[in-house]
Amino acid sequence: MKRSIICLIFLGCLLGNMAAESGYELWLRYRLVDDMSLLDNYRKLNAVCYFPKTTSEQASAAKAELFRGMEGLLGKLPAETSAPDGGTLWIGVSHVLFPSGDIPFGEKVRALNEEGYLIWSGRLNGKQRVVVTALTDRGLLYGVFHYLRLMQTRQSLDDLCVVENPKLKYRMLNHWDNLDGTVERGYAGYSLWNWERLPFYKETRYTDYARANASIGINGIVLNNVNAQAKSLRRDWLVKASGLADAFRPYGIRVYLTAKFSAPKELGGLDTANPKDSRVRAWWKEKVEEIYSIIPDFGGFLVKANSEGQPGPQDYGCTHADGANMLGEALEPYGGVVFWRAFVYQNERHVDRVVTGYNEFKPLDGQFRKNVFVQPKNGPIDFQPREPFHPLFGGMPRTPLALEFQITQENLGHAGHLVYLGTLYEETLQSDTYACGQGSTVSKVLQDYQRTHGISAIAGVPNVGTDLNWTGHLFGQANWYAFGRLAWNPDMCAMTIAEEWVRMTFSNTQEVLNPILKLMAMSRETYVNYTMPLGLNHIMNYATHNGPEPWHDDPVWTAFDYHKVTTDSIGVDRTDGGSGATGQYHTPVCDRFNSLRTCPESYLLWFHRLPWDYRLASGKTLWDELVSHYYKGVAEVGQMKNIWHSLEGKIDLERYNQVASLLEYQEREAMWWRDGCVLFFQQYSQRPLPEGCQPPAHDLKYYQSIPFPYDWKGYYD
Ligand code: BDP
Repeated sequence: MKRSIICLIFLGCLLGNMAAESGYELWLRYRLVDDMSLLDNYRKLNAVCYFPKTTSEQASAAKAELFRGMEGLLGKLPAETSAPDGGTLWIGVSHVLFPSGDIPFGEKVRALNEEGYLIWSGRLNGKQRVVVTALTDRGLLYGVFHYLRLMQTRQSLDDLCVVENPKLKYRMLNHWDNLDGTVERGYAGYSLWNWERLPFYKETRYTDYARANASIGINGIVLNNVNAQAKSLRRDWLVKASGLADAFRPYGIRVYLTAKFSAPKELGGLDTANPKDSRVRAWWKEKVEEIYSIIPDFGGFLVKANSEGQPGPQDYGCTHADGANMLGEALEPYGGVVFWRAFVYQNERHVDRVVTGYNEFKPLDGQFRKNVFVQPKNGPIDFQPREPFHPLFGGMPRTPLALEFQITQENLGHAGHLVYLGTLYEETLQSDTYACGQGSTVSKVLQDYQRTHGISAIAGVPNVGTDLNWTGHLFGQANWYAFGRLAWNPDMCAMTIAEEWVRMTFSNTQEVLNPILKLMAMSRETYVNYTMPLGLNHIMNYATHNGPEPWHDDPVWTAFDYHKVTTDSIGVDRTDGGSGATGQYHTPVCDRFNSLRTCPESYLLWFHRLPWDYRLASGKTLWDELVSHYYKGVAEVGQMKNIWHSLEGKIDLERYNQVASLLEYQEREAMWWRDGCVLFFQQYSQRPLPEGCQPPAHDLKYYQSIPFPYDWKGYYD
């Protein structure tokens, strides 16, 4: 009888697990463990919790999260004890848990850094116990999230010995949020920061945002757009920012601001922002002092200078290093750092943008202060669906480099397309720069603390906004999650991360897990196929960066600089004989990209200009291969739809429908890309579509006239 009641309760909980969900809880859903024997085991080990009293905000946040997680996962709260011996689960910093200093797994604890943690289980003082410990409360917080993740992903808690230290020190999100509430290239609604009500009213969402970020180890948030407004450094705005700093502090997150280079003029009334002018230097020093008086743990500045019209030191004949060092000097007494972006180019026609960042920054190697990072994007152009790694990662051996990824899908279908970016991130991080011989991957370059005066960093431009599910597309959450996990450990495998995310977000059952993983694994290549295959890039809509516009050509900007299509050929010669971009890489990468024989097909038209009848490895001509990629991409979206449909009834209807409807939308957009691009390039190739390819339903003019946001009426009816 008792057993059947338990079973009924259990069944009820399981059905509860299928209840409609908006996605707001992200991967921190903490639903009841649906495996009876595991649940029993977890409950036993977590029956009595010994969590020594503390006054620290971070330890309190850790405890609150632990209890919240347990209540959900185990269906009940653990009992608490103040007597260590009674506890089955010990959680605390090591010197409190083991005041005598006699730590049973001492060498493991000594291996921890200030953010690291240890999760250990086994027999301790004669009893079976689990211990989560760290040197600091921040480490403890990360340890608690990991411990909960073990249960969320149904792992055994027996014989654990998890020793974790983050491999990068600054794990940043760079919000591109404007002070008027909009987000530059943000596709999930408006900014999360409610500046009107700050600093007084602290929305629950700020705490939930901080929780989610702490769960993946993010420890720094730049609050505002790189296209900065000086106003954000005004006292009243600093006070507002302090409200966010207060909300994030318990979760180990510091706030940073972008610094507009002309602020001494705009705010300080000076007639110059010249970094060599003593008044300008004094202004920044005073400003920094003021900031720290308002936000005592302020992190530092992110700067976009002399790029896309932003002011910068070059306006005064000075270098990027002069500008960055001035800010670094002002921040140094407080332990703050500068992230100085290497994304620099001036909107000029017929200049190869690919080589500009390297050319400007390489000569400055070794000239930056110790608290200054140079921050290149992952690739040398601008967050394209596929780019080779930025050559600066192999080119500045004496400078700390921070890598900037985009999480928001500016050029990857906005929040409408399912594209798992973990594989894109991994592709960059595992690229070998050969800077110090084989194995000098981008990831290793970032982690090279010795080279970088003990600091290291990575940044992501987030995809969050006011949408109920945070990211617009549910699978956008996976990209945020993957970025955080890779920031913690850039050598993790993208699909391992995807599996963690699916288990926590949807389900641990194989019938849900396998199809979703398949979908995620194929999604990025699919996107490349239907938009910019074979190394094509920057042919998207000029203004919105969504949809095809390889035909864009006006006095300011032309897509022709990027594809250089003619009746003979397509692609950009960036070899030794062309713009020389290949020469910015070390041997043998340089040779590999330079030679047609060894250049990966995925970068073919990035580095080479080739005739339409050039034969690829498949035996097909370049024209046929290009078109085949476009058609394959659309067919793959069809497969993704089918895979998703197989999940109907296996996950809650609300989230099922969200994704199903967006996949319909994605398929239409994929067809738009395919048909627009194929017809456009066909004007030049003057070749027929390969056999088996259905001709587009409309003529080129039709695709060229689709506005954005557009009306789909009548399109692909
Ligand atoms: C480009 C974006 C633009 C950003 C710029 C940047 O289109 O909105 O301001 O990058 O990173 O990708 O500064």
